Amino acid sequence: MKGVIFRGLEALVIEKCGMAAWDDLLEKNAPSDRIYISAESYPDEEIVGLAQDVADALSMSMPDVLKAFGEYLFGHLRGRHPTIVENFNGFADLIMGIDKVIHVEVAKLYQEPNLPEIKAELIEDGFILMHYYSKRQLCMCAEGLIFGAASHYGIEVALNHVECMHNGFDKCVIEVKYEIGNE
Ligand code: MNH
Ligand code: ZN
Repeated sequence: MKGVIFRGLEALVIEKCGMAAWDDLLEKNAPSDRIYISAESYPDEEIVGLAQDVADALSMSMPDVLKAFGEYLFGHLRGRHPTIVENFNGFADLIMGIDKVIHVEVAKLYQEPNLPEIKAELIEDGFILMHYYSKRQLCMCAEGLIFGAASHYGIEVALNHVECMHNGFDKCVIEVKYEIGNE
């Protein structure tokens, strides 16, 4: 996982729990003197360990932590790559462009990124069907990112995770119902 994602988690933890809390988490889950550099890659286990400890500290479930993190992460990524996000005409346009535009741009900027496969299908205005596949199984992070995108555009969204890799399916299927006319 790229450092930019760890930096997002770091910013969230420092904002909500303070610097000392982050230092403790880091000490427990990463080699000493670890500093996350956005463009570099770090072991996936490290972010899983950090997120698990956040979950324990806040008595939250791991899926809830990943979702909250994903929601925060959208703003973090937008701050870091404003021109990528500005390309889109509203929420639906952005969601439809995750795989073929956003992550394609990401792959130009970062060496060997580990990106999920996301297929978004516009069923009708207000309803997108998303297919998610990644061996990292961070579908709850994807849910959070979708909520983050909705709040960026100031619209309501409702998700229904109808199939999930965590329940033995070979990919996740997420129904995305969103407010139209206000994009
Ligand atoms: Mn995107 C990783 C989904 C928007 C840049 N992205 C991930 C992951 C998910 C994901 C899930 C975690 C890896 C995995 O599952 O295997 N991303 C989304 C969704 C949206 C999204 C659902 C919108 C909604 N992503 C964006 C935007 C940017 C971006 C906007 C930047 C402008 N994403 C990234 C980067 C990574 C990533 C960078 C990290 C790749 C890596 O660690 O190698
Ligand atoms: Zn899932």
